[in-house]
Amino acid sequence: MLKFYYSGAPNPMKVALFLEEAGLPYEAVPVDTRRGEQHKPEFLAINPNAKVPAIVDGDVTVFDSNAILLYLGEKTGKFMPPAGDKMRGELLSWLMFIASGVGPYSGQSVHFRNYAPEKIEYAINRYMYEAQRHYGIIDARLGKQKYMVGDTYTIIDMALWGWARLIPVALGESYWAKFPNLKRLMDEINARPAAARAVAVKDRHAFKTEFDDEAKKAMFRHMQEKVT
Ligand SMILES: N[C@@H](CCC(=O)N[C@@H](CS)C(=O)NCC(=O)O)C(=O)O
Repeated sequence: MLKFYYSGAPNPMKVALFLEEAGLPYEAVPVDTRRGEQHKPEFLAINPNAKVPAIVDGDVTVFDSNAILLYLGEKTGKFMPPAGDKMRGELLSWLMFIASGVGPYSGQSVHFRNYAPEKIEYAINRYMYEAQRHYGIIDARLGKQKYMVGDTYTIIDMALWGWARLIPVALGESYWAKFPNLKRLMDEINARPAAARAVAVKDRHAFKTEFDDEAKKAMFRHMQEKVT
């Protein structure tokens, strides 16, 4: 059975959503990143980048949330435009846009707003600005069409859901007002039974909730290792 290495964080949740939407049987394997399990040799053999999510599907190993969505979409033919469809270019473009823009800028925005030991105005402003700029591009697109690619729900909407549903955390409570079209899509996805099941997957395991020194050591290694 497909093994899904995960935590309840935004990137694994995209994959949980796909697995639940597609009805694929899977075994959820917890990787408690606050306890440092991402650095264990057995997990590094699956993802040398020491991050979740990753999957092992028979003899195929895939890490990085958006690569996994593409792999599963291609494998099942679900939530994907058909092979050779003209939407393919759009699909790839938006997938990379989310992978290289939405995810990293949202993540760094959360980091500098909530976790950095000093409040660095320049960094907060840069990441907030770029995260908002990316969401603004998406919001404009969703003002013209119901879903990100074509007129059906695809892996791109799932990739977007991972971070965009957390806009109040990434940017601040008031920010939904700036992105009404994106909010409309997130509300629609949140209301899907598969989304509720995806969010509930983490309740199967006792993940550590405290963000204490052990968690900081595991997740913010730059705090102990100075770059020279
Ligand atoms: N590009 C990767 C990023 C994965 C990532 O940053 N995962 C976070 C959870 S959302 C993680 O594993 N954090 C633990 C750590 O940084 O030590 C993806 O899209 O899967």
